[in-house]
Amino acid sequence: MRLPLISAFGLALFSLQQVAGITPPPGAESLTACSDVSVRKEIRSLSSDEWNTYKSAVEGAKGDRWIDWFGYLHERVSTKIHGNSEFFLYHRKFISDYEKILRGYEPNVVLPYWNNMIDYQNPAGSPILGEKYFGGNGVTDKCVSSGIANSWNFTYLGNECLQRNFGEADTIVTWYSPEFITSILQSSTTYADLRAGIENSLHGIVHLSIGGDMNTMHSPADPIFWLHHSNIDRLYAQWQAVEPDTRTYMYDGKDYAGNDVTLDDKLTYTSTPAYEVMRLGYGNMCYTYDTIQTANGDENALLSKRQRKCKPRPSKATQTIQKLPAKVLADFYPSFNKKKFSALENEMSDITPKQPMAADCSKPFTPPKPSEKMRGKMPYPGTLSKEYIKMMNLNSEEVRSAEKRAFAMIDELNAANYLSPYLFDLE
Ligand SMILES: [Cu+2]
Repeated sequence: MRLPLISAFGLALFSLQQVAGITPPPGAESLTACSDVSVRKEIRSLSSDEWNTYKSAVEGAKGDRWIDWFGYLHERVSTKIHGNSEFFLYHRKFISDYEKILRGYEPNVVLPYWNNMIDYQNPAGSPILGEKYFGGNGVTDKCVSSGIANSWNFTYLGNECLQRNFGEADTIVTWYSPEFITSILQSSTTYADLRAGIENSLHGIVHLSIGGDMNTMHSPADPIFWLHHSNIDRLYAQWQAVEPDTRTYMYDGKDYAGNDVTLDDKLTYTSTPAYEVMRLGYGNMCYTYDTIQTANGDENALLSKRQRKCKPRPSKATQTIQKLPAKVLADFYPSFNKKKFSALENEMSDITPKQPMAADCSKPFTPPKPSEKMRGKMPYPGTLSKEYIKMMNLNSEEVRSAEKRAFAMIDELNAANYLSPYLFDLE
Protein backbone atom coordinates (compact mmCIF):
# COMPACT_ATOMS: atom_id res chain seq x y z
CA MET A 1 0.00 0.00 0.00
CA ARG A 2 2.83 2.36 0.69
CA LEU A 3 4.61 2.15 -2.59
CA PRO A 4 1.85 3.54 -4.81
CA LEU A 5 1.44 6.48 -2.44
CA ILE A 6 5.10 7.35 -2.68
CA SER A 7 5.16 7.09 -6.41
CA ALA A 8 2.00 9.12 -6.70
CA PHE A 9 3.69 11.81 -4.66
CA GLY A 10 6.79 11.54 -6.81
CA LEU A 11 4.67 11.90 -9.90
CA ALA A 12 3.00 14.99 -8.55
CA LEU A 13 6.36 16.63 -7.87
CA PHE A 14 7.60 15.64 -11.28
CA SER A 15 4.62 17.11 -13.08
CA LEU A 16 4.92 20.37 -11.14
CA GLN A 17 8.42 20.79 -12.45
CA GLN A 18 7.27 19.86 -15.93
CA VAL A 19 4.77 22.70 -15.81
CA ALA A 20 7.56 25.12 -15.07
CA GLY A 21 9.48 23.57 -17.95
CA ILE A 22 12.69 23.75 -15.98
CA THR A 23 14.64 20.55 -15.49
CA PRO A 24 16.83 20.96 -12.44
CA PRO A 25 20.31 19.46 -12.77
CA PRO A 26 21.53 16.79 -10.32
CA GLY A 27 21.62 18.29 -6.84
CA ALA A 28 19.17 21.05 -7.62
CA GLU A 29 16.10 18.78 -7.61
CA SER A 30 16.11 18.93 -3.84
CA LEU A 31 15.82 22.73 -3.74
CA THR A 32 12.32 23.56 -2.66
CA ALA A 33 10.15 26.48 -3.68
CA CYS A 34 10.28 29.32 -1.15
CA SER A 35 7.12 29.86 0.85
CA ASP A 36 7.84 33.57 1.02
CA VAL A 37 9.27 35.41 -1.96
CA SER A 38 10.25 39.04 -1.41
CA VAL A 39 10.18 41.56 -4.24
CA ARG A 40 13.14 43.85 -4.76
CA LYS A 41 12.09 47.26 -6.04
CA GLU A 42 13.73 50.28 -7.63
CA ILE A 43 14.82 52.50 -4.80
CA ARG A 44 12.77 55.47 -6.02
CA SER A 45 9.61 53.42 -5.82
CA LEU A 46 9.98 52.60 -2.12
CA SER A 47 7.42 54.19 0.14
CA SER A 48 8.88 56.40 2.85
CA ASP A 49 8.24 53.63 5.38
CA GLU A 50 10.15 51.15 3.23
CA TRP A 51 13.03 53.56 2.78
CA ASN A 52 13.19 54.27 6.52
CA THR A 53 13.25 50.53 7.22
CA TYR A 54 16.08 50.06 4.76
CA LYS A 55 18.00 52.98 6.20
CA SER A 56 17.60 51.73 9.74
CA ALA A 57 18.80 48.22 8.80
CA VAL A 58 21.86 49.63 7.01
CA GLU A 59 22.71 51.87 9.93
CA GLY A 60 22.39 48.92 12.31
CA ALA A 61 24.66 46.76 10.15
CA LYS A 62 27.14 49.59 9.84
CA GLY A 63 27.16 50.13 13.59
CA ASP A 64 28.08 46.49 14.17
CA ARG A 65 30.74 46.69 11.47
CA TRP A 66 29.04 44.21 9.16
CA ILE A 67 29.64 46.56 6.26
CA ASP A 68 33.33 46.73 7.10
CA TRP A 69 33.32 42.93 7.16
CA PHE A 70 31.71 42.60 3.72
CA GLY A 71 34.28 45.05 2.35
CA TYR A 72 37.07 42.97 3.84
CA LEU A 73 35.58 39.72 2.51
CA HIS A 74 35.17 41.11 -0.99
CA GLU A 75 38.80 42.21 -0.99
CA ARG A 76 39.87 38.68 -0.07
CA VAL A 77 37.97 37.01 -2.94
CA SER A 78 38.09 39.77 -5.52
CA THR A 79 40.61 38.38 -8.00
CA LYS A 80 38.61 35.16 -8.32
CA ILE A 81 35.12 36.53 -8.77
CA HIS A 82 35.61 39.24 -11.39
CA GLY A 83 36.44 38.97 -15.07
CA ASN A 84 35.13 35.41 -15.30
CA SER A 85 31.90 33.42 -15.19
CA GLU A 86 31.61 33.34 -11.42
CA PHE A 87 30.87 37.07 -11.42
CA PHE A 88 27.02 36.90 -11.50
CA LEU A 89 26.69 33.91 -9.20
CA TYR A 90 29.13 34.99 -6.50
CA HIS A 91 27.60 38.46 -6.32
CA ARG A 92 24.08 37.02 -6.26
CA LYS A 93 24.92 35.08 -3.14
CA PHE A 94 26.96 37.93 -1.68
CA ILE A 95 24.16 40.50 -1.83
CA SER A 96 21.65 37.94 -0.63
CA ASP A 97 23.89 37.26 2.42
CA TYR A 98 23.96 41.00 3.05
CA GLU A 99 20.18 41.15 2.83
CA LYS A 100 19.99 38.38 5.45
CA ILE A 101 22.28 40.33 7.77
CA LEU A 102 20.07 43.39 7.31
CA ARG A 103 17.07 41.30 8.39
CA GLY A 104 18.75 40.88 11.76
CA TYR A 105 18.03 44.59 12.23
CA GLU A 106 14.76 44.93 10.33
CA PRO A 107 13.03 41.57 9.76
CA ASN A 108 10.96 42.88 6.84
CA VAL A 109 13.67 44.70 4.96
CA VAL A 110 14.15 43.96 1.25
CA LEU A 111 17.23 45.04 -0.67
CA PRO A 112 16.26 47.62 -3.32
CA TYR A 113 18.06 48.13 -6.63
CA TRP A 114 19.24 51.21 -8.45
CA ASN A 115 18.26 51.39 -12.11
CA ASN A 116 21.21 53.64 -12.88
CA MET A 117 20.79 53.37 -16.65
CA ILE A 118 18.07 55.99 -16.55
CA ASP A 119 20.55 58.34 -14.85
CA TYR A 120 23.27 57.63 -17.40
CA GLN A 121 23.52 61.04 -19.03
CA ASN A 122 24.33 62.82 -15.79
CA PRO A 123 24.92 60.32 -12.98
CA ALA A 124 26.11 62.96 -10.51
CA GLY A 125 22.69 64.62 -10.84
CA SER A 126 20.85 61.46 -9.81
CA PRO A 127 18.81 61.82 -6.62
CA ILE A 128 20.35 58.52 -5.51
CA LEU A 129 23.65 60.37 -5.14
CA GLY A 130 21.95 63.16 -3.25
CA GLU A 131 21.14 64.14 0.32
CA LYS A 132 17.88 62.18 0.43
CA TYR A 133 19.51 58.82 -0.35
CA PHE A 134 23.20 57.92 -0.44
CA GLY A 135 24.91 61.29 -0.49
CA GLY A 136 27.16 62.81 -3.12
CA ASN A 137 30.79 63.32 -3.94
CA GLY A 138 33.40 63.32 -1.20
CA VAL A 139 34.41 66.75 0.10
CA THR A 140 37.30 67.34 2.51
CA ASP A 141 39.74 64.44 2.05
CA LYS A 142 37.13 63.02 -0.36
CA CYS A 143 35.02 62.01 2.65
CA VAL A 144 31.29 61.58 1.99
CA SER A 145 29.43 64.07 4.13
CA SER A 146 25.80 63.79 3.07
CA GLY A 147 23.00 61.27 2.83
CA ILE A 148 22.86 57.87 4.49
CA ALA A 149 26.66 57.49 4.50
CA ASN A 150 27.36 60.87 6.07
CA SER A 151 30.65 60.67 8.03
CA TRP A 152 31.04 56.91 7.89
CA ASN A 153 34.34 55.56 9.14
CA PHE A 154 35.93 52.15 8.78
CA THR A 155 38.03 50.72 11.57
CA TYR A 156 39.52 47.89 9.52
CA LEU A 157 40.82 50.41 6.98
CA GLY A 158 42.89 52.27 9.52
CA ASN A 159 40.07 54.49 10.69
CA GLU A 160 39.44 56.08 7.34
CA CYS A 161 36.29 57.78 6.15
CA LEU A 162 34.11 56.56 3.30
CA GLN A 163 35.44 58.24 0.18
CA ARG A 164 34.04 59.14 -3.22
CA ASN A 165 35.90 60.82 -5.99
CA PHE A 166 33.80 61.93 -8.98
CA GLY A 167 35.38 63.54 -12.04
CA GLU A 168 36.01 67.18 -12.81
CA ALA A 169 33.69 69.77 -11.30
CA ASP A 170 31.82 67.11 -9.30
CA THR A 171 30.50 65.46 -12.46
CA ILE A 172 30.63 61.80 -13.44
CA VAL A 173 31.30 60.47 -16.95
CA THR A 174 28.39 59.14 -18.99
CA TRP A 175 27.31 55.59 -18.10
CA TYR A 176 25.40 53.03 -20.17
CA SER A 177 21.94 53.75 -21.55
CA PRO A 178 18.75 51.70 -21.29
CA GLU A 179 19.08 51.34 -25.08
CA PHE A 180 22.48 49.68 -24.70
CA ILE A 181 21.50 47.31 -21.91
CA THR A 182 18.39 46.32 -23.90
CA SER A 183 20.69 45.49 -26.78
CA ILE A 184 22.92 43.34 -24.54
CA LEU A 185 19.90 41.49 -23.11
CA GLN A 186 18.60 40.74 -26.61
CA SER A 187 21.95 39.82 -28.18
CA SER A 188 23.44 37.55 -25.51
CA THR A 189 22.73 33.91 -26.26
CA THR A 190 25.11 32.36 -23.71
CA TYR A 191 25.73 33.02 -20.04
CA ALA A 192 29.33 33.98 -20.83
CA ASP A 193 28.19 36.56 -23.43
CA LEU A 194 25.86 38.21 -20.96
CA ARG A 195 28.47 38.21 -18.18
CA ALA A 196 31.10 39.86 -20.41
CA GLY A 197 28.56 42.29 -21.85
CA ILE A 198 27.40 43.55 -18.46
CA GLU A 199 30.49 43.27 -16.27
CA ASN A 200 32.73 45.09 -18.74
CA SER A 201 30.26 47.89 -19.39
CA LEU A 202 27.71 49.02 -16.82
CA HIS A 203 29.24 47.19 -13.88
CA GLY A 204 32.73 48.58 -14.29
CA ILE A 205 32.04 52.18 -15.17
CA VAL A 206 29.77 52.76 -12.17
CA HIS A 207 32.48 51.48 -9.80
CA LEU A 208 35.30 53.35 -11.48
CA SER A 209 33.61 56.70 -11.90
CA ILE A 210 31.96 57.02 -8.49
CA GLY A 211 35.54 56.56 -7.38
CA GLY A 212 36.97 56.55 -3.87
CA ASP A 213 36.07 53.31 -2.09
CA MET A 214 33.82 52.17 -4.97
CA ASN A 215 36.98 52.05 -7.07
CA THR A 216 38.74 49.59 -4.74
CA MET A 217 38.49 45.91 -3.93
CA HIS A 218 36.60 46.73 -0.73
CA SER A 219 33.85 48.54 -2.63
CA PRO A 220 31.03 46.99 -0.54
CA ALA A 221 32.07 49.57 2.08
CA ASP A 222 30.10 52.10 0.04
CA PRO A 223 26.37 51.51 0.62
CA ILE A 224 25.74 52.29 -3.06
CA PHE A 225 27.56 49.03 -3.96
CA TRP A 226 24.61 46.90 -2.86
CA LEU A 227 22.05 48.73 -4.98
CA HIS A 228 24.32 48.71 -8.00
CA HIS A 229 24.84 44.95 -7.67
CA SER A 230 21.17 44.35 -7.04
CA ASN A 231 20.56 46.01 -10.42
CA ILE A 232 23.24 43.86 -12.09
CA ASP A 233 21.64 40.76 -10.55
CA ARG A 234 18.23 41.91 -11.78
CA LEU A 235 19.51 42.10 -15.36
CA TYR A 236 20.93 38.58 -15.07
CA ALA A 237 17.66 37.30 -13.56
CA GLN A 238 15.62 38.96 -16.32
CA TRP A 239 17.82 37.41 -18.98
CA GLN A 240 17.31 34.00 -17.34
CA ALA A 241 13.55 34.50 -17.20
CA VAL A 242 13.27 35.25 -20.93
CA GLU A 243 13.85 31.54 -21.61
CA PRO A 244 13.61 29.86 -18.22
CA ASP A 245 13.82 26.30 -19.59
CA THR A 246 17.23 26.81 -21.12
CA ARG A 247 18.68 29.73 -19.18
CA THR A 248 17.85 29.12 -15.54
CA TYR A 249 20.68 26.63 -15.22
CA MET A 250 22.79 27.79 -18.15
CA TYR A 251 26.37 28.13 -16.94
CA ASP A 252 29.29 28.33 -19.34
CA GLY A 253 32.59 30.12 -19.90
CA LYS A 254 35.72 29.95 -17.74
CA ASP A 255 36.54 30.36 -14.08
CA TYR A 256 39.42 32.51 -12.80
CA ALA A 257 41.93 29.74 -13.46
CA GLY A 258 40.80 29.36 -17.07
CA ASN A 259 38.92 26.08 -16.57
CA ASP A 260 35.43 25.51 -17.98
CA VAL A 261 32.87 26.17 -15.27
CA THR A 262 30.38 23.51 -14.17
CA LEU A 263 27.16 23.65 -12.18
CA ASP A 264 28.88 21.78 -9.35
CA ASP A 265 31.66 24.35 -8.93
CA LYS A 266 31.72 25.73 -5.42
CA LEU A 267 31.49 29.50 -5.21
CA THR A 268 34.83 30.92 -4.02
CA TYR A 269 35.58 30.15 -0.35
CA THR A 270 32.11 28.69 0.19
CA SER A 271 30.55 25.22 0.17
CA THR A 272 27.76 26.49 -2.10
CA PRO A 273 27.59 24.83 -5.52
CA ALA A 274 26.79 27.12 -8.44
CA TYR A 275 23.41 25.48 -9.09
CA GLU A 276 22.15 26.42 -5.64
CA VAL A 277 21.87 30.13 -6.42
CA MET A 278 20.68 30.03 -10.01
CA ARG A 279 16.94 29.67 -9.65
CA LEU A 280 15.18 32.56 -7.95
CA GLY A 281 12.32 31.55 -5.68
CA TYR A 282 14.01 28.24 -4.76
CA GLY A 283 16.31 27.12 -1.97
CA ASN A 284 17.82 30.14 -0.25
CA MET A 285 17.14 32.55 -3.11
CA CYS A 286 13.73 33.67 -1.86
CA TYR A 287 13.32 36.86 -3.85
CA THR A 288 12.45 38.24 -7.25
CA TYR A 289 12.40 41.68 -8.86
CA ASP A 290 9.41 43.92 -9.52
CA THR A 291 10.27 44.07 -13.23
CA ILE A 292 10.17 40.28 -13.53
CA GLN A 293 6.88 40.04 -11.74
CA THR A 294 5.31 42.68 -13.92
CA ALA A 295 6.68 41.18 -17.13
CA ASN A 296 5.33 37.76 -16.21
CA GLY A 297 1.90 39.23 -15.62
CA ASP A 298 2.27 38.25 -12.03
CA GLU A 299 1.80 41.67 -10.60
CA ASN A 300 0.35 40.80 -7.27
CA ALA A 301 -1.42 42.23 -4.32
CA LEU A 302 1.67 44.23 -3.35
CA LEU A 303 0.52 46.94 -5.70
CA SER A 304 -2.72 48.58 -4.80
CA LYS A 305 -5.03 49.73 -7.57
CA ARG A 306 -3.95 53.29 -7.05
CA GLN A 307 -0.30 52.39 -7.32
CA ARG A 308 -0.92 50.40 -10.47
CA LYS A 309 -1.83 53.61 -12.29
CA CYS A 310 1.74 54.74 -11.83
CA LYS A 311 3.19 51.76 -13.58
CA PRO A 312 5.06 52.61 -16.77
CA ARG A 313 3.23 51.78 -19.99
CA PRO A 314 4.99 50.36 -23.08
CA SER A 315 7.48 53.07 -23.77
CA LYS A 316 7.91 55.62 -26.53
CA ALA A 317 11.56 54.59 -26.78
CA THR A 318 10.57 51.04 -27.65
CA GLN A 319 8.28 52.22 -30.43
CA THR A 320 10.92 54.60 -31.79
CA ILE A 321 13.65 51.95 -31.81
CA GLN A 322 11.37 49.47 -33.57
CA LYS A 323 10.93 51.93 -36.44
CA LEU A 324 14.68 52.28 -37.02
CA PRO A 325 16.29 50.85 -40.18
CA ALA A 326 16.33 47.06 -40.42
CA LYS A 327 20.11 47.04 -40.21
CA VAL A 328 20.11 48.67 -36.77
CA LEU A 329 17.58 46.12 -35.55
CA ALA A 330 19.44 43.19 -37.07
CA ASP A 331 22.76 44.34 -35.60
CA PHE A 332 21.64 45.31 -32.12
CA TYR A 333 18.05 44.34 -31.39
CA PRO A 334 17.48 40.78 -32.60
CA SER A 335 14.31 40.35 -30.57
CA PHE A 336 12.71 43.59 -31.81
CA ASN A 337 13.77 42.46 -35.27
CA LYS A 338 11.84 39.21 -34.89
CA LYS A 339 8.92 41.31 -33.64
CA LYS A 340 8.65 38.84 -30.84
CA PHE A 341 10.13 40.09 -27.63
CA SER A 342 9.63 39.83 -23.93
CA ALA A 343 9.36 42.79 -21.59
CA LEU A 344 12.18 41.06 -19.73
CA GLU A 345 14.66 41.91 -22.47
CA ASN A 346 13.57 45.50 -22.82
CA GLU A 347 14.94 48.05 -20.36
CA MET A 348 13.35 50.97 -22.17
CA SER A 349 10.53 51.99 -19.90
CA ASP A 350 9.08 55.46 -19.58
CA ILE A 351 10.94 55.92 -16.33
CA THR A 352 13.46 58.73 -16.46
CA PRO A 353 15.29 60.72 -13.79
CA LYS A 354 12.74 63.48 -14.37
CA GLN A 355 9.86 61.08 -13.85
CA PRO A 356 11.03 58.27 -11.60
CA MET A 357 8.66 55.68 -10.26
CA ALA A 358 6.88 56.60 -7.08
CA ALA A 359 4.96 54.17 -4.96
CA ASP A 360 2.56 56.83 -3.80
CA CYS A 361 2.19 58.92 -6.94
CA SER A 362 -1.04 60.80 -7.23
CA LYS A 363 -0.80 61.92 -10.84
CA PRO A 364 -1.02 59.57 -13.82
CA PHE A 365 2.38 58.66 -15.18
CA THR A 366 3.47 60.83 -18.10
CA PRO A 367 7.04 60.70 -19.34
CA PRO A 368 8.75 64.06 -19.95
CA LYS A 369 9.22 65.24 -23.52
CA PRO A 370 12.65 64.39 -24.87
CA SER A 371 14.80 67.34 -25.87
CA GLU A 372 14.85 67.77 -29.68
CA LYS A 373 18.34 69.19 -29.26
CA MET A 374 19.55 65.73 -28.38
CA ARG A 375 18.28 64.05 -31.56
CA GLY A 376 21.09 61.97 -33.05
CA LYS A 377 23.34 62.94 -30.15
CA MET A 378 23.60 59.93 -27.87
CA PRO A 379 26.88 60.29 -25.97
CA TYR A 380 29.59 57.63 -25.70
CA PRO A 381 30.02 56.04 -22.28
CA GLY A 382 33.17 56.56 -20.25
CA THR A 383 35.74 53.79 -20.68
CA LEU A 384 37.53 51.63 -18.12
CA SER A 385 41.06 52.69 -17.24
CA LYS A 386 44.06 50.36 -17.51
CA GLU A 387 44.48 50.56 -13.74
CA TYR A 388 40.89 49.49 -13.14
CA ILE A 389 41.18 46.59 -15.58
CA LYS A 390 44.33 45.43 -13.84
CA MET A 391 42.95 45.80 -10.34
CA MET A 392 39.81 43.83 -11.20
CA ASN A 393 41.69 41.13 -13.06
CA LEU A 394 39.64 41.79 -16.21
CA ASN A 395 40.54 40.71 -19.71
CA SER A 396 41.41 43.92 -21.45
CA GLU A 397 40.59 42.64 -24.95
CA GLU A 398 37.17 41.61 -23.71
CA VAL A 399 36.63 45.04 -22.12
CA ARG A 400 37.67 46.95 -25.22
CA SER A 401 35.45 44.82 -27.44
CA ALA A 402 32.46 45.45 -25.16
CA GLU A 403 33.18 49.18 -25.34
CA LYS A 404 33.58 49.05 -29.11
CA ARG A 405 30.22 47.39 -29.40
CA ALA A 406 28.64 50.18 -27.36
CA PHE A 407 30.23 52.85 -29.56
CA ALA A 408 29.05 51.04 -32.70
CA MET A 409 25.49 50.87 -31.39
CA ILE A 410 25.52 54.56 -30.53
CA ASP A 411 26.92 55.43 -33.96
CA GLU A 412 24.13 53.53 -35.69
CA LEU A 413 21.40 55.05 -33.53
CA ASN A 414 22.79 58.54 -34.07
CA ALA A 415 23.13 57.96 -37.81
CA ALA A 416 19.45 57.00 -37.84
CA ASN A 417 18.65 60.27 -36.05
CA TYR A 418 17.25 58.48 -33.05
CA LEU A 419 15.90 60.68 -30.27
CA SER A 420 16.43 59.14 -26.86
CA PRO A 421 13.91 59.99 -24.13
CA TYR A 422 16.66 59.58 -21.53
CA LEU A 423 18.62 62.60 -22.71
CA PHE A 424 18.02 66.14 -21.62
CA ASP A 425 19.34 69.49 -22.61
CA LEU A 426 21.65 69.98 -19.64
CA GLU A 427 22.56 73.61 -20.41
CU1 LIG B 1 32.57 42.54 -6.87
